Amino acid sequence: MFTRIDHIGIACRNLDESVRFYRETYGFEVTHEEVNEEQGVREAMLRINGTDDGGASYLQLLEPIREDSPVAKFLARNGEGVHHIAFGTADVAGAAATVGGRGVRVLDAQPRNGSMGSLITFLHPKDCGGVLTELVQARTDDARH
Ligand code: CMX
Ligand code: CO
Repeated sequence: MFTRIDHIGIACRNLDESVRFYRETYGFEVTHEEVNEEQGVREAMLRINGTDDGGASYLQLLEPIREDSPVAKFLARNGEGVHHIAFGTADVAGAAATVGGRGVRVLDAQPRNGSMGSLITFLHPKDCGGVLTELVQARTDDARH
């Protein structure tokens, strides 16, 4: 059902400073940047491994754009740090239904738009041992594309 760690989401206060840290410390480069209004973030994706076939793994650096957004609330409570993990799947709706059937709360009734044209849904951290968990169907996972 799941094929990879798609990304690890990291909450930061200043996206440009965070990008600079990952570039200067590890040599990771930004492969994509976007604002996701619905999620309330400005984000940068840094590809760690893989190719463009939907099998890659990323770091997702997240800066809030609104005080009432999940990442802003997280920063206020915890400060900067790991915010969520994301598993890749070829069928996010099917995977969410399967996991939901195992007693985990799925936070989105329908998958939403994520980075780089992906479809995403979140699982409640309180049902996942304290780990906010995202399921991702990369655009390139989808055979219709
Ligand atoms: N990881 C682990 N636990 C978390 C958490 C996180 N990222 N965010 C909140 N929690 C915990 C809190 O610590 C709190 O625990 P306690 O009750 O023990 O104190 C509990 O969840 C409720 O926290 P809250 O601050 O009141 O937060 P909300 O209930 O308002 O929201 C959540 C929590 C997970 C439902 C909300 O953050 C959410 O819907 N997240 C999904 C969307 C998202 O995170 N988008 C940003 C990323 C976008 C992307 O990846 O593309
Ligand atoms: Co994410």
